[in-house]
Amino acid sequence: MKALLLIDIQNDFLPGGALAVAEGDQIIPIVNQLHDHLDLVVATQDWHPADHKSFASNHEGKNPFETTELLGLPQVLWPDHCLQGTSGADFSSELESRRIEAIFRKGTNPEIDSYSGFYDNGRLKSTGLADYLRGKGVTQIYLAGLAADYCVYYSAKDALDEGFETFVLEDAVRAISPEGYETARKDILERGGKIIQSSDLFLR
Ligand code: VGL
Ligand code: ZN
Repeated sequence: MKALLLIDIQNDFLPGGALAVAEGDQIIPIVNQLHDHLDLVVATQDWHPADHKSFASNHEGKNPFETTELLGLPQVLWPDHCLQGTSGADFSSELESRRIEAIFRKGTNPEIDSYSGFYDNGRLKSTGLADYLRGKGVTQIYLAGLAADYCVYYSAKDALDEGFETFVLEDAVRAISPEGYETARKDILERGGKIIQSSDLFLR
């Protein structure tokens, strides 16, 4: 079984949003065409409380995109984004949502960030996504969404660690930084993941 995993296609990561990813909106028409080519569609949603420690605003004297440590892990400090219950945390209204069977929220623990859809960055807690997918008989995961160098990347690494055959749909992701994406891309390939185009999926 093949699952499409849609990562954080939320207003705050789209142009005009609090942590906008350049061209993030361009993936949406592509993503919307993918649903019928896979057996199962699942989405993740970044979902932070206001006191989340990944927000620069919760660290005195710190600005967005500076770094610090959280629970001993390096942490980029972000602008406030994807606040629980706000329109910035909503999925884009352009996103086809009818086939999304489950939504996994992450980033709810204020003490630690959570890029992957599977675990927080310190692996303190699982979201249950891996067991959910295994329970559905999924063996292959196709990733699309935002941002390619953070949440897509971390989700791809965990998908590989969890033993799924893992494909990143390169034309259906966009990154915060081009250099970050280059590093992520190489690492995913080294770990045995595959980088493909969505058109490759239409031919399968
Ligand atoms: C993300 C930074 C902070 C992402 C989420 O979805 O890639 N990036 N929170
Ligand atoms: Zn976040």
